[in-house]
Amino acid sequence: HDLWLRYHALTTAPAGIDTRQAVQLVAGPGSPTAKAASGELIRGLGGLLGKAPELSGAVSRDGALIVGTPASSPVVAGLHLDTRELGREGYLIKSVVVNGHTATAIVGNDDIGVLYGSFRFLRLLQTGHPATGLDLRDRPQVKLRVLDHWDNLDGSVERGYAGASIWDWWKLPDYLDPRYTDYARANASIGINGTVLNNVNADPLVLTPAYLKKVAALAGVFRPWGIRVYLSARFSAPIEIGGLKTADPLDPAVRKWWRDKADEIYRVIPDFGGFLVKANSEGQPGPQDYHRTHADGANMLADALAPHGGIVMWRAFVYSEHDLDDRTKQAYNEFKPLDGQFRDNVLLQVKNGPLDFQPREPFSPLFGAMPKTPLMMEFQITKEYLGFATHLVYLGPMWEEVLRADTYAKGKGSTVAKVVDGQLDGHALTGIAGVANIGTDRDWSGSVFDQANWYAFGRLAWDPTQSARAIADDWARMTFAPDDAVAKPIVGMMMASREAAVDYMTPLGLAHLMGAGHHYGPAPWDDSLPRADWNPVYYHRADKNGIGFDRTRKGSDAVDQYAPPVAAEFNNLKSTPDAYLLWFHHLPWDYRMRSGHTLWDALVMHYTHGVDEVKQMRATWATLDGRVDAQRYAQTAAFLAIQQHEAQWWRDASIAYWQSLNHLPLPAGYAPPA
Ligand code: GCW
Repeated sequence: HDLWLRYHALTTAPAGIDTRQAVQLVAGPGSPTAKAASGELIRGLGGLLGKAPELSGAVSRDGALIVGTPASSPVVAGLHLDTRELGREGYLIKSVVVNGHTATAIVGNDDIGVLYGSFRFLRLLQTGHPATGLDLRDRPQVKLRVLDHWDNLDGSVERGYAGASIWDWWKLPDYLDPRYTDYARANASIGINGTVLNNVNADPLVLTPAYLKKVAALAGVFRPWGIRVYLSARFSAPIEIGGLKTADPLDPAVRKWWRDKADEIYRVIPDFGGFLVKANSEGQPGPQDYHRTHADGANMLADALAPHGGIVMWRAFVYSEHDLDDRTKQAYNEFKPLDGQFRDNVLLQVKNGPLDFQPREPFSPLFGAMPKTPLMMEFQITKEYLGFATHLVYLGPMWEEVLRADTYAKGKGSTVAKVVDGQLDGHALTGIAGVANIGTDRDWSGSVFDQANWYAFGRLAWDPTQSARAIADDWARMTFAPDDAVAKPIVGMMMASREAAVDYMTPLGLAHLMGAGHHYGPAPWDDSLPRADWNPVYYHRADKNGIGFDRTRKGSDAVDQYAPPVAAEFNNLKSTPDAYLLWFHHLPWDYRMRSGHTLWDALVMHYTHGVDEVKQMRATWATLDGRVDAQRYAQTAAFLAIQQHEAQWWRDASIAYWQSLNHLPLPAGYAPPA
């Protein structure tokens, strides 16, 4: 239950630390954040070294730790370190010599930087690094690094697979579950600095005084850990809890209601972050109900929050059953024309792909297309379309793929990461959000390996250019053991897992073929939901002749929402990567792939490969029996067995369904569906 902050005793002492005596910790009493930093070092080093450090006013032994800001600690000031580039949240960790003794300095300009640096130092030891020769500096590349909880006030979690909501609204504000502090610690350890407490399908009650008190209590727990709270706001709240007749964003009474509401919130939560809004999307109310634009709606809320420094995260996830155009084009069609019309404190929050958190999608064409608007990335950590909690799917490679994708918005090298971190268009207000996979389960995330997705999200939000493999390696060492014999096979499993899931669920650019509604398991035949664009058959368009969604200029022309070089790449069958083939093209079953196989044979091979990869993951895990603790070994082994069974189910059901349309035999040597 300690997540990656296990701090189990190291078997070999890190170089530079003499474990025969307690490490000297030179840190002032300071703010609650400074106390959090020294508290974590005491806890972490106590676990890792078997002996808690001892607080000291000066360095008088080798291997000391000097922790603080130049402003608050004379010892730190005496080191004369250059902290100018660190900003508020950055830190440096440096091996120094003080009073003739070796020491490690963990320094920031602000206590929050010191806290992040302390976690980084602990991570170094947890992953087996020495405490000598250190000279590193780091600072976040993205300003708002936020978890979005889709938690309802009744304790349920939309698309949550890890138990109930961890917010105990009944007992708040008077009882503060210690779990809230552990939640804040875990998030601070990976640099997350914001949390939206409630579902984007929002209950307006959260904005009433009774709930705001509860929210304020949580904010108080999170504050020392550098985490601000945000709320999802229901656009029609002025009607539902304000007694107004309208929620029209241009109506003076409505505008006043929101201004008063913002003032009220900031009276109880002075550092409140702001609002997240899902408007005119999947039945939610919004400005279009009053024939106003998304910009009118977002700006009204932005104006209410601006005097207090709050921001609006306005979601771009919109599509309508009345719009007969390709669903993947609708967000761009809606928002692109509004570029330049949003207030400075509005971010547009865009899902990574143009559809909906599929195992694989090309990047959303909005990235790069709205240079005057800060675009906030929205990833989904909870695995709604990726096998919920039992399938082992490490999402790091998927997010890395999106962040490294080139939008060509300003020529080659205009990656999604550079759009999101503000470099490309010079935005200072930047953000990344992840839909949380956190619940009341004892392991927090529904499985041990799902903790890695929470972890990887935080690390990539801090620095979107990091490698998914390096992050997996850190996580595996922290979570299991800083030992190659354990970490290497685990990282190998993790790195192969996402492609395996793509292969056994939706290979070669297929998407949204999961059981309609719950999104678990194969249902490519499903046509049962009332909206065409919720049904799998809308997405694969298969019949006896072929399969795939034509989004080229001959089809829906979604390709032309991308910058010209990308549009050309995807419009042309020959240059479209196999991974996006059926996303952009409708092809005959006997289409010849680059590999020489027919499309049909290649599809069967991908499905089969997905299943084989899960078998391989299971075999790898079996070699770790006895090397990881029995409980986590057994849970993972059981879940991998479920995953293998269900990968087979996906393969067989999908192949059988396609065969019912195309009547083609399987390639030689491939088993027929069971
Ligand atoms: O992925 C879909 C989910 C909905 C979700 C919606 C959204 C919160 O199926 O459960 O609603 O996206 O992102 O708004």
